[in-house]
This record gives sequence, structure tokens and C-alpha cells, in this order.
Amino acid sequence: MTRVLMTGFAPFGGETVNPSWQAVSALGARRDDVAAVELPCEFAASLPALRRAIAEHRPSLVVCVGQAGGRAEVTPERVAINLVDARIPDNAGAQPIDVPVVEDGPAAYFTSLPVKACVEAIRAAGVPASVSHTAGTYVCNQVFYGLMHLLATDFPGVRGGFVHVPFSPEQVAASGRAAPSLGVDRIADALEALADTASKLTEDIVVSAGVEH
Ligand code: PCA
Repeated sequence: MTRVLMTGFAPFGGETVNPSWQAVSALGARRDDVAAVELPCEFAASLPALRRAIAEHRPSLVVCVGQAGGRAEVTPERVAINLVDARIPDNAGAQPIDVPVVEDGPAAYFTSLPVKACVEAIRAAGVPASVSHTAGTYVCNQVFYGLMHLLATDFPGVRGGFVHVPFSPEQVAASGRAAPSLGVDRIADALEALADTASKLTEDIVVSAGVEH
């Protein structure tokens, strides 16, 4: 049985909840083979916490999840870049600008999740989804890049990737902002479909996920 480590983030940017952790903890409660761990939304502490979680749980698959407020879909990320450029301070007050995640690391890493097959499986579970080609330049991209670097250097054979999820309805209601949202149970359904697909498939399917910008 594949053991999956799934992480979500602590609330940040003035929010009181983070849908990534709400959904990941719900899935961890549903499934014995999914270990759920919350990461701090702090540049200095997030990757050490991720490394500890991988060392403790020894998963064969690692899926890190974060909030992308404003997105309407669950978006498996395809590429992590070696760059931090923080829009707002993190939860420890740090706001690094234009620094690499890993000094002298490669410019980017691709996910090792079959993101297109995962998108199809999430849609089949009734949740809107699409492949994303940018995880941003904040803590989520840092964790995604750091995860892929860690797996490449220290945990051969372990696969991993990152997924961004929309606001939860309670966040939108609390702020009164006109932003799309998805219920936490539906996000958990999406993450479950993604974990099951990624556990089964090592090669992605060939369908277009290209977008025009
Ligand atoms: N989202 C932020 C960091 C933590 C989170 O949940 C991001 O997209 O970088």
C-alpha cells in the first residue's frame, strides 16, 4: 500500500483558516494511508518541517498543498522555480525578494506527479481542475522547489508535487470579497482522487493542457 504524505499550510495573510490544511486534515482523517502534516507559512521553517515529516513518515508519494486565493479550480502544479519574491511578509515577518530557494540549484524542477491524469481524475470526481504552470514565487513555490530538490538529492525513488486549491466558502463569507471558492469536502475529494491516481500511475497521459497567455 502506498503511503502518502500530504501537507497543508497554516493560515497566512490575515486569514483565520487555510483551505489546504482544512482539506488535507479531512483527508488524513478519512484515509489510513494518508499522513497529514501542517507546514508553517514561513520561509525559514517550512522546508525543515517538510524534511522532518518525510524522514518520519517515509512516504512513497509526497503531495504538498497550498491556498491560491482567486483561483476557481484545483490546480496541480507542473513546475517549481528556483526563485523567491515575496509579495507580503510571511508569518514570521520575513519578506525575501529575488533570492534562490537553493543556492546554485537548477533553475526549475518539474513535478513527478502525472498532473494531466490527476486533472482528469479530479474532474471525474466532480471537482473543477486544470494544470497550472506557475506556483508563484511565495512560500508555496519555495516548498514545491524545496520538495523536488530534497527528493532528487536525498530520497531517490520518492515521487512528489504540489497542488494549489481555491479559498474555502467560510473565507469568502468572512471577508465579503467576490472570489470563487470550493467546499472543503470537495477539495478533499479532489486530493483523494489525485493521490490515488498518482499512486497508480508513474507516466502521465498525453492530452493537451497548453494555455494561451
Ligand atoms: N499559499 C501561499 C503560501 C501558503 C499557502 O497556502 C502560496 O501560494 O505561496
